[in-house]
Amino acid sequence: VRDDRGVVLSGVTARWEDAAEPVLSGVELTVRPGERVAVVGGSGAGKSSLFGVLLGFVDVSRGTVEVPARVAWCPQEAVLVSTTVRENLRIGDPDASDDRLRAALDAVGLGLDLDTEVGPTLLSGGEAQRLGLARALVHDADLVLLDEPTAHLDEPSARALLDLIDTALADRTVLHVTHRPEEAVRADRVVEIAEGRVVVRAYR
Ligand code: DGT
Repeated sequence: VRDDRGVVLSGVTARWEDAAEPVLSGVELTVRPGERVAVVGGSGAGKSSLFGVLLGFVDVSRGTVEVPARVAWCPQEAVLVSTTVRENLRIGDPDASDDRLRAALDAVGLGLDLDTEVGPTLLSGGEAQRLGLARALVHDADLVLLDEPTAHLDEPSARALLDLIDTALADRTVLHVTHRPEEAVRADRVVEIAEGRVVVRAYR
């Protein structure tokens, strides 16, 4: 196991560029390589902002942020472009061979042909999420950020996606924002963000 795949936030204070007040203050959070952490907290608590810090689009005014080299972000609605499955996956790595792309599709249980045209409306919500996960695998992301991946899925699709996250992302470091307790308990650890701070480091 490489030891540079985890996340370490030390005393992080961060602010959106156009905001007067910090959105996160003095955040301490260490996520071990390969660990899966659920991030919970009320609306507006700063969960998405935490991802913004890890992705580098929220300014850090204090403290230090260590993230792995390759990070993938999977939002509530997967970002798909209206072209082929191949080109959607190659956003993860423009040089990936068709064999690697097919392996990623296999890993997420998607039986799509690489030449199939997709787009925001041509796949179900669950398929779109799977394609997003496959793209993260093509990117060979060390850290995968899942922001309420099941928010727009029905119950069976949500359960299927969670099972996939268990298997396909087993060896990745994963932060999973969710407001559903039944999802949070599937993680190795749960952290809660309230008023811009990690208030509970672990409660299981
Ligand atoms: P959610 O998605 O409703 O469950 O809430 P969280 O916990 O993800 O909260 P978050 O991080 O979206 O919002 C925390 C604060 O950050 C809130 O006052 C709004 C602000 N904020 C969020 N996104 C942006 C953004 O894109 N630009 C600016 N300027 N502020 C943002």
